[in-house]
Amino acid sequence: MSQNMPNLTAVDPAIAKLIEQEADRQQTTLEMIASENHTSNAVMEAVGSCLTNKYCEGYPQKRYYSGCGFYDEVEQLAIDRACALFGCSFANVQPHSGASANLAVQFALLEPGDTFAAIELSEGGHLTHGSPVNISGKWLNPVTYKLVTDESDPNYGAIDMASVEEVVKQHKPKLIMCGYSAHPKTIDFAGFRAIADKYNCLLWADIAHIAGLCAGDAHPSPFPHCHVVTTTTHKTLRGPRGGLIMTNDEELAKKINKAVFPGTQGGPLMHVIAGKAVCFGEASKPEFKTYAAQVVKNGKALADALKAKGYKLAANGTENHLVLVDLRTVFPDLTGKEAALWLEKAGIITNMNTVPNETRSPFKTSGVRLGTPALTTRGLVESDIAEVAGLIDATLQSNGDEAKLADIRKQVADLAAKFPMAH
Ligand code: DSN
Repeated sequence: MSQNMPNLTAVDPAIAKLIEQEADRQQTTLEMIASENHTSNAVMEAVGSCLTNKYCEGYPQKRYYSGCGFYDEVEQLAIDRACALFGCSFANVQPHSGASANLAVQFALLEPGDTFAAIELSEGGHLTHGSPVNISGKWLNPVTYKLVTDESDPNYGAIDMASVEEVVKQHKPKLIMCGYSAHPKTIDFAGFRAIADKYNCLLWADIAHIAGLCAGDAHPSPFPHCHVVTTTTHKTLRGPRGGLIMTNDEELAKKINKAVFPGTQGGPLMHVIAGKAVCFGEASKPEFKTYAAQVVKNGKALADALKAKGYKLAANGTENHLVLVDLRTVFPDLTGKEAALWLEKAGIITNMNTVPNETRSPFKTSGVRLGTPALTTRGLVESDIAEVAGLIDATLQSNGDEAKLADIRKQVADLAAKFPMAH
C-alpha cells in the first residue's frame, strides 16, 4: 500500500513519511483489534476534503454562520442515509466520537445523580457506561447487572437477563443501557425492552461494536426496541472515526440535538460528517450484507480454531465479530499485556483485555481481545482465519523468543501480502 501525497511530502516530509510508514504497517500486519477496520478510499477522500474549513454550528437550515449551503446538503444526506440504514426516524450525525455521543445522551436524558443500569467495564462494558473514572460514573449513579457465569448454562457468557430485572426492580433506574465493548453474544434488545416497559425506564443501546452487523443484517436491529441508540461509525460499520445518535421519538430527538449542540459540542466536523454519509451509502449496498455475514463467519472460524487448540474463550465462543481469549487455562503465567506485545512483534495487532472473573489488574489482564472486521475487509475467509489462529498460537507458544517471533513475523507478512489493501 502506498499513499500518494505530493503536497504533504513537499510541505512536511516528516509527517508524510510517518503516514507512509503507517500505511506500510497496515499492509504488512494483521489488524485484529475488534474495534478497528480499514475504511474505503471514498470515505478517506471525503474526510481529507475542503469541508474541514468551515464552521457550521447548528443544524441544516439553522446555522449560525453564512456559507453553509452545501454543508446543509451533506449533513442532511448523512442523516437521511443513517435513518434509512438503521430503520429509524431521527439521527444526529454530529458527535465527534462514541464517547461524545454517549455523553450527549446522558446530558439529554439524565440529571446529575440519576440512576442508570449498565454492565461493568471489566465484564465487557465501556468507560462511558458508568466507570468511576468517567463523567458517567462521577456525575451519575450507575448500577450494574451481570453476565451468566455458570458454564453449564447454555447462555454462559450472555447477559443475565434475570440480573437485569433484579437490579432494575431494586434500584429503579431512569434508564437501562445495553450494548458492549467486549461481548461475544447477541444482544436481546426485545428482552431488555420488556424489562424497561415493566419498570417504566428508557432503553438505550450503545451498538458501537456491532453497528455494521446490525446494518448488514448479521445481528438483530436495536429498532424498534430501543428508545435511543448510539454508535461509533468506524468499527464494524467501516466509516470514518466518529459518533452517531438515533431515535424514533421526536421529543427525545429534540433533547438529543440540544445536548449535542450547544450542550456538549461546538462546531461539527463537516468533513467527517461527509465521510459518515459516504459510509452509510456504502453500508446500504448489498455487498455490505455479504461483508457483515462474513465477519460473523470469520469470528466463528477463529473461535473454533482457538478452542481446538485448547484455549478458553469468554462465552465459550462468539456469535459476532469478537473473540475474547482467556489465557489462564493454557498459559497461567502469561498476562494479556505480554501476549499482546508478543503478538505485535509477530505482526498480529490485538489488545489486552479483562476477562470474566478477572484475577489481574486492567493494566495487565488475563485476556486478549480479537476481532475479524478488518481482516474480513481485506478479504480473508474462514480457511485464512484458521491459518491466522495457528499463527496466534505459535506466537503465544514461543514464550516471547525473539527468533521465533521474527520467523512468525515473516509468515504474517507473507499472508498479509496476499490481501492487499484497496488503497
Ligand atoms: N475503544 C473502543 C474499543 O476498543 O472497544 C471502545 O470505544
